[in-house]
Amino acid sequence: MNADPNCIFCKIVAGQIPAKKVHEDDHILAFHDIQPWSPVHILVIPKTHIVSMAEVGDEHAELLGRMMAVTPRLMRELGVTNGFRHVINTGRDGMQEVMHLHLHVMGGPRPWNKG
Ligand code: DGP
Repeated sequence: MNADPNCIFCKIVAGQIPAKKVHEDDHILAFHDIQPWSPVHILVIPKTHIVSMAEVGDEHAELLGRMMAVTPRLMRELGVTNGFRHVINTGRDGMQEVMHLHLHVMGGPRPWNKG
């Protein structure tokens, strides 16, 4: 498991920064976004430090699949019944601010703040 000591999401994985977790297993963590764009807005991250989608290759296919596959159950558990949206920002021009790969999952009644 890679970790970057300066990475805010690695600190959340390590329990050094609190987060409202909604799922955790050996490979991934999901928690509420601190600046939600929508009524329900969670982030799903790999526990290992991967900077962005630009670093992803075939060897990450199972991990990326896990990140996607957990989201319908989490949205149901969070009361989202009318659809949801996945977003991954990659790199500066891709509007990525936190340099640890993360999948945004947004749901709840519109209008939303952003996006
Ligand atoms: P992006 O632009 O794709 O890199 O989005 C980063 C998201 O991470 C943004 O919606 C706010 C969220 N975020 C940043 N810092 C923290 C934090 O410390 N805790 C939580 N829960 N979310 C954070």
